[in-house]
Amino acid sequence: MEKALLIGIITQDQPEKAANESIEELAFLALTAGAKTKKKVLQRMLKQNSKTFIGKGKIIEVKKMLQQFSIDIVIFDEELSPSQIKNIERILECKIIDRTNLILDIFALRASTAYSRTQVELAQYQYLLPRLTNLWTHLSKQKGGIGMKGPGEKEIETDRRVIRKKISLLKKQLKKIDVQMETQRQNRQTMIRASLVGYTNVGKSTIMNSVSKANVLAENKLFATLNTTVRKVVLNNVAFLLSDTVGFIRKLPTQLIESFKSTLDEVRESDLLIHVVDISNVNFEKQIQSVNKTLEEINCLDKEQIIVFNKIDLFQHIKKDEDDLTEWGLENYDLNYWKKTWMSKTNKNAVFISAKKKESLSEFKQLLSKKVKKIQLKKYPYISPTY
Ligand SMILES: Nc1nc2c(ncn2[C@@H]2O[C@H](COP(=O)(O)OP(=O)(O)OP(=O)(O)O)[C@@H](O)[C@H]2O)c(=O)[nH]1
Ligand SMILES: [Mg+2]
Repeated sequence: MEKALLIGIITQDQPEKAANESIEELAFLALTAGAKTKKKVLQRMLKQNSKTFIGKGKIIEVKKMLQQFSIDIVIFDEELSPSQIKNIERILECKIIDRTNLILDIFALRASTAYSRTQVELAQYQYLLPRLTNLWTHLSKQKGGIGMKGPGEKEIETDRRVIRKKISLLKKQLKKIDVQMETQRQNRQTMIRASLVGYTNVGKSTIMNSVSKANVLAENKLFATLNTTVRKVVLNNVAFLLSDTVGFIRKLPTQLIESFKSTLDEVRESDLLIHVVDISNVNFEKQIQSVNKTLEEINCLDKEQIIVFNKIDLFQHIKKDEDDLTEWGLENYDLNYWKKTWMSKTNKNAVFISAKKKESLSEFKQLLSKKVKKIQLKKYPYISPTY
């Protein structure tokens, strides 16, 4: 395993707590890609330094840590500009990558079908092209390791001309597949379509498996699902199509959103979104926000939504007396509080379940089928929604 040093910043847009959470998540991402975090560095700044991301003095400090902790790779918690990468590499003389690069790497690792490989490869080359500097070419000679792997363990190409050709070839391939997928989707016609959406690792695939006959891989890993699975489901005599798709993450690279266009079209063309949330994660409200932000980017925020709070079996609540006036954290509220809050926030379109322990699954199925039936009656008043 490569040894990593992580760098993040605390700013007005990202206060200390958020910065800490984000860098913790970066450590999990790094681990998923095969790097162990040895050291984390957070700097408080007004805004990021346009030349070196953190302050120049801090970078010099980091340089001293590289030897001390025998660091192989430095990972930045934001996407760096091509010139930032160049400047920082010149000072640190060590492999550096950013959050985008790391997420792309994990997608490359996970891509198992020709289709998802094409999507990821395109996103990787689009990210890489403006960032090819002399140093990059030098570093790429080191071969392998995080940040240099294409889908299917292929080494990443570093020749500018070859990359340009590859990008146009990949785009052509994707276009062809996109057309095929679109025809497939059109064949489904009058069935109401529901999509499971949510942050990565919240339990979307587990829910898919529990309400359909699909046998989707569900794992305690980030981005276990990259391909979309669609199944016909019949619940309480109501038939509809249910799809399970790629999860979201905060600061999701735009290159990925673009090349996963067709995968996300499934969401875009849905009548109903089932927004799955891991309520055992103390950052669940932040995760809801970043999922909604991505949904907004793909113009899906105005769709009908039900919200499923999953993993209630893992939910932990640290009790506090009512008269304890020190600051309450999210962890101090109990499940009832969250139920009341979200039931009213979503006009009762919320359920609290454990997909793994099969708790309250029937309530979820009830809500889902009721919702689908309502949409069906509105959309196709002359077709019976019953199976
Ligand atoms: N304790 C508990 N674990 C759960 C529950 N639901 C899912 N999990 C676990 O959470 C992990 C992630 O589940 P997935 O279904 O793969 O999550 P996902 O949202 O599809 O994740 P990606 O495809 O990676 O975005 C797996 O290890 C599941 O077994 C639950 O209700 N309780
Ligand atoms: Mg999944």
